[in-house]
Amino acid sequence: MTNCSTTQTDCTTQETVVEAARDYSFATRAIHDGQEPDSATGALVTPIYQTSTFVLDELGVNKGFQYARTHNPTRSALEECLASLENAKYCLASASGLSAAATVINLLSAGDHVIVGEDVYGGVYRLFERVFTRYGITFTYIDGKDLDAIEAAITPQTKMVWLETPTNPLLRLADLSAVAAITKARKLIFVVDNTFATPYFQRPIELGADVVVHSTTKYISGHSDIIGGAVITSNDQLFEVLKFHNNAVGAVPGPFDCFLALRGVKTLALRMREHERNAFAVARFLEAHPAIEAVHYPGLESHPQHELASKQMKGYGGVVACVVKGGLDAAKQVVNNTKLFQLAESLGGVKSLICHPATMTHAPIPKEVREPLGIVDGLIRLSLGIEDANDLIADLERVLPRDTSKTTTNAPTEKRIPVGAAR
Ligand code: P1T
Repeated sequence: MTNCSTTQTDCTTQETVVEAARDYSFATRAIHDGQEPDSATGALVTPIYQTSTFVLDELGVNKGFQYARTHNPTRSALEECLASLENAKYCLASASGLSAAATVINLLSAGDHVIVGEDVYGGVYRLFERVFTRYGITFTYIDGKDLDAIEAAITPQTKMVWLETPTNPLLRLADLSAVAAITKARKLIFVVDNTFATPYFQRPIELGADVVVHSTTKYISGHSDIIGGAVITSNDQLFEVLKFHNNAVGAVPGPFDCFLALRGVKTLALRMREHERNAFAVARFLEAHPAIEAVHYPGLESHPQHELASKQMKGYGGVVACVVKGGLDAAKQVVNNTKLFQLAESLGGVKSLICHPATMTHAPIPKEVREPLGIVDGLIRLSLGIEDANDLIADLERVLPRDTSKTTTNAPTEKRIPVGAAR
């Protein structure tokens, strides 16, 4: 655990700087980094420090912690572990994935412009369009795999490029090294939402990103029992501003949620391997099924960016999206009737989930915007848990019709929103 014990200044200037031995492998660091036995009691597992404040020894002298919005030992342990897993210097835990996103946008000022990958999570789109545009920040949405589109969208006001890769829900990729070359040349802040891949499969900072954000609600915690987020960087200047906003705005997670995230992250490596194994099995099953019009999974050779995925990721993740023939009615029939796949928003937990992005996670995106992107009414997103793959496939086999002679196809998805179009 990072200690900011001081006799001179208060603890508000403490930084969660990772000094852990980086010689260990990912799986070992997930269990050990930030998690040495508790210095006060020897407790093996980092305790839940359920306190709002910390008593000073005397004026100006504390034991490393002063007020729990600024720092809490359970939170610091989580931050140290997550920074280590992304191979970065700093991490700030946040109350949710969206508050982590807001912390990052707080780096900007009125008049600044952000280039955003077009199929970001609906809540991120809503945060940008309905909250931050009101403060004079503007956003242009582009196809993240189109480097020319990114270059073309840059204006003198552009300060940041924000991408998800793989994207939610269509599992499209952006070439992180190539985008980083652009952002470095143009002095833009490059932010990557790494929620879907997790640091086990992809480490954007190693590929040139400046900031990584996570919804730790998902794979990091892994058991669908908390809401949380994280902002990670190795950039000293950016970290100072991010840290200031994290404390000034105060959207921090409580110690119990940090404890659960830290418990979950210990098994991240194990879980991601199983999530991926199930995703492969289900993606291949869906690809061969007559009721399915299209399957989106970067691990499949049919995925248009399979080669890029193999180059920049160490695995392909645990989310598969597919389009069922017959549009909304057919999609409803599937999502309403699976037994193991629970119909719910979110992803990344041990229990498999099924979701209808057009009416659930991506409902904040207007139909005329989402449909041309490929978020059509027949699209279903599956978050593969770690149940037995045969049971999951049997669940889908039961609800997908084999005779599709009477079903219609979904709307074509080729049309794209032009760069700079009002959204
Ligand atoms: O829900 P929250 O912890 O605030 O995280 C927001 C968020 C940010 N980034 C990505 C890529 C996400 O997928 C999310 C949340 N997504 C869902 C709830 C979902 O079902 O897709």
